Amino acid sequence: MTLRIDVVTIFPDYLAPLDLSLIGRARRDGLVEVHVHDLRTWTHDRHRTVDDTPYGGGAGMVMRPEPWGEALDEICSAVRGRTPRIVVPGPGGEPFTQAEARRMASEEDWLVFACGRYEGIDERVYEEFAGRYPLSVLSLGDYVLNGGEVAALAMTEAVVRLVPGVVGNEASLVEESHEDGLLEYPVYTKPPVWRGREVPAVLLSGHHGQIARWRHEQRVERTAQRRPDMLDRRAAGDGPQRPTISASE
Ligand code: 6GU
Repeated sequence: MTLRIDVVTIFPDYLAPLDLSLIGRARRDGLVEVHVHDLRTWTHDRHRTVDDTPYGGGAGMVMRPEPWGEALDEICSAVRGRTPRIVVPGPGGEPFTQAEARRMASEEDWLVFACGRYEGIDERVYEEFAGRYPLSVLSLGDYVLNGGEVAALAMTEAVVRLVPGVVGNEASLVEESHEDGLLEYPVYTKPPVWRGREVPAVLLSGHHGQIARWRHEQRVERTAQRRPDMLDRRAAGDGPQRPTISASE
């Protein structure tokens, strides 16, 4: 079944990149169906108000529940016999990982991204819809963006590129950082010498066994330098693991 993605936002223009490049082509090829909605469609006052001051005081504004309620009621019931997963991007969510992207690409057929702005969405919206649909609050990482739009774009790209047929070379997808708990090895192409910098000799040697060993060492070294947390998880037998340790590495 074609993956369907709906995005609800007060800034539909933010999602313009979904028309481009890999996702744009996947849409034209019918591999994914994307709908972007303006949350203000579901307001009824002349100023199309979506936010208000927080009860209890504090900084900033909170998104009012009514537009979200009407928007999600309508969008989530738009396809008879299908149930979406609602995804609310936010810095307070569970980490969005490559494993979750893989799970979504293989197990979900409909994602509805609810992009909040300001200090967030009234908590009752989460309660209401988590009681009716599968719902995930997901974060890209430990930093704060202005809203969920960029995160919805990032998550959409991470999932859609894993849908069969979207990326030409399927093998290139499994040999990537975060697929097996190690970062990727450094890559080189022509020319063999550039500004006096040589391509590592082993890569020009034609010794496939040695090349595989060298690449594996580079992956471990690079991961230790940049992401020691990944090696810790690997040692603990946690997180992504290589399916087998073959002779070629
Ligand atoms: Cl998913 N949303 C927002 N607003 N900020 C973030 C984030 C998401 N992930 C990291 N920072």
